Amino acid sequence: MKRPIIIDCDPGLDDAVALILAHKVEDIDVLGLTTIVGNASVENTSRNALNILDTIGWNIPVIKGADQPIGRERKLPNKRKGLGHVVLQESERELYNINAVDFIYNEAIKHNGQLEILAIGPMTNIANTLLKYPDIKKLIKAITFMGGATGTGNITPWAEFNMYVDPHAADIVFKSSIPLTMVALDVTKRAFLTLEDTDYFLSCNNIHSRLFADILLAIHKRECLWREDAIEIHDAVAFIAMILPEIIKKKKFHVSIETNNKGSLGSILLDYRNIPESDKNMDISVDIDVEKFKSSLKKLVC
Ligand SMILES: [Ca+2]
Repeated sequence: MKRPIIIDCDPGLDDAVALILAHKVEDIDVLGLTTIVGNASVENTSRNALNILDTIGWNIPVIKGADQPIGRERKLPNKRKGLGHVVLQESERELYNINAVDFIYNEAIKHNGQLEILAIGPMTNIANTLLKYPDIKKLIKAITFMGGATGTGNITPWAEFNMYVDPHAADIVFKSSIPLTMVALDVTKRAFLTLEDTDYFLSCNNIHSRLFADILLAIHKRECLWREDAIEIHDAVAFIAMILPEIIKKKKFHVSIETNNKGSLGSILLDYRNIPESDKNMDISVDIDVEKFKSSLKKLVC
């Protein structure tokens, strides 16, 4: 049986990279994309999701999720589309006529404990599902999420973007007892691509590789903060960590998140004490085999 997966996302350039990869993996069954406010408004991330799927010819449902985080406000101008200069096919498809919370719950019931979630945006939809349907905890096999920083943040000195946008949602998910894997910024920043890699994808010249290269160029244009030629694709690292767990080194910790202090909102708090294994609530990525990561992308897309 193929692994049933829901991708909860806020496309987003690096979300788009993860989606292109997901379409090329044969042993997973992506049941649908649930969208969330994050990189842009939920209207725009939903539209982006449909356009990305249509551009690569992937007909799976897109389900609109929450338009605001839990417990705080995120106002974004409509003109912020979140995909840089990337040109996509304008989809004529409609959004799936159900809300994200009910979709996630229904699929969890249907798949009877086998459903996995890849969360590559703020975790609002998952937290809202846990609030409405507390019994879903036992029905989700695992959640792999891109988020958090154990070192330096990327939106504040301490916090990573997804955790900062909705720390209250992350808090609910962290306390859910669902098996969790955090693919944190510290590791995703190490697995960057370069313009040389972009040329490789361009040279493959298929629908997926051309869009892949376009997105890499748009990321390159937007931010080359860490290294001059670094093209960071955080969400794609989380996806690969989910399907090729052997390339990621993980360590179990008890993790909580700051939800009160304004200055350090969304920062990750690790318990380094020698506590019982049963008190540790998630695996955290601590290292990645960058060469294997890059070759897995090339093998999938080219
Ligand atoms: Ca994202």
